[in-house]
Amino acid sequence: MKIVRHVAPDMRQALRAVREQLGEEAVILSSRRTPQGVEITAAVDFDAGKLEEAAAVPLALPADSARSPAPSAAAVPVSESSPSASPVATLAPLFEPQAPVATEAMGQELQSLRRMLETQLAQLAWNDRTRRAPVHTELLRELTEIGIARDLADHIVGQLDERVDLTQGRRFAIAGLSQYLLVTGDRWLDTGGRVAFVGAAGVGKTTLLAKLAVRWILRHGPNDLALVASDTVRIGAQDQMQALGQLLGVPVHVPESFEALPELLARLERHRLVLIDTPGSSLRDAQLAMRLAVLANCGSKLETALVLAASTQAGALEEAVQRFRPANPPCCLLTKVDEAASLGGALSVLIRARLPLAYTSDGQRVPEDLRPARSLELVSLAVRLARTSGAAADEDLLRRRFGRLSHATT
Ligand SMILES: Nc1nc2c(ncn2[C@@H]2O[C@H](COP(=O)(O)OP(=O)(O)O)[C@@H](O)[C@H]2O)c(=O)[nH]1
Ligand SMILES: [Mg+2]
Repeated sequence: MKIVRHVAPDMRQALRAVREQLGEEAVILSSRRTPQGVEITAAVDFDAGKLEEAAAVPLALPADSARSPAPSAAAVPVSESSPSASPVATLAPLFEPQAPVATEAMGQELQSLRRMLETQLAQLAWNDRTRRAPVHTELLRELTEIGIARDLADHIVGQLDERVDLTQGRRFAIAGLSQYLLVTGDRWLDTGGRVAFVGAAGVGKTTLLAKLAVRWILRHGPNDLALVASDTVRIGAQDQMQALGQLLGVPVHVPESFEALPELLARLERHRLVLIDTPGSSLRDAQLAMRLAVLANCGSKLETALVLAASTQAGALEEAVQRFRPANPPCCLLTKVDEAASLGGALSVLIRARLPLAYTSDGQRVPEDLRPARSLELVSLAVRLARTSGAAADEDLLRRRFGRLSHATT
């Protein structure tokens, strides 16, 4: 562990000096005001490994072996069958098992000490940042309240000029988010296509398919439309599709197995719009990889559309995006927007994955509750939701997220 002390006219300069000397990993051990300004004591390199090495050396050594550079096992004979009169032989087994436990406890203590110091450091840095750039930190707070991910919020606010006021900053942040959120606009309903809806069970795949089918028929009539029911997993999924087909007067095709889907699609060439319902997959779905491979190998004519529910937590959405990536979905659809308490997390996931959004669904009504995605509209909705829910970013969270030494000194 390396410890240094710095005296500087103010905290900012002191922090910068610490960072320059010890790097980003430095932690502040103490700070106090002095006649010259601020004095900071900081340290780097808490090395629990070193402690363990030290503890591995036997605590009790024979007097004459204390000078030998490397204690060897032979120097401390311990044998149950031949108890020795030497106190070392009897003490050694007692100390040996205890040493790692003690080291572990010390390591944990150091860890918690480090965390505590880091929290203090983050607090100092965040306070410093708030003082120097109040508009920027206020925007970070507001973006956090909307649910925008840390890196994205940082990225957007980081581009702001130092002299902007809060209104300009807000406008810039909303415009930035809208620009980063990719949308495809109205899709399939004008020109047709072949679309397989994939996603977790219950996110609203079949409902979306029904909404698109009804809208297509309202525009073009039923002749060019085909429905494919490849969900043979869930009980009732086939019935649901057959009922929809009957209602709309459109044939419903069922492949013999999921692997037979490409063959079936080849037979449906003449249809301008083919909508394919697929089984919802759970986390441990052993068949999912096979199904995604079948979809990915269907050729460029087939689009896989990932269906995500806005009411799902951002972490689970991120996981779903990763899980369905093997099918190369060129776009996604966001359902249950009406049920979402916050929208920033979902939008952050889409922005980070650079996954364009085609439609959003905000209710169960077929076909009314479906809209072509518009980015500014969605970002504005995210802001409204945060306002109406009275979301308030916890001060502690803000410090942990954005209070880093690098910001305090740049
Ligand atoms: N509130 C709300 N419910 C929806 C929405 N989309 C679908 N649902 C409901 O979610 C449930 C599951 O939908 P379903 O289409 O069967 O999901 P699937 O398992 O992915 O095919 C049904 O009760 C739907 O009515 C939506 O946008 N908002
Ligand atoms: Mg379904």
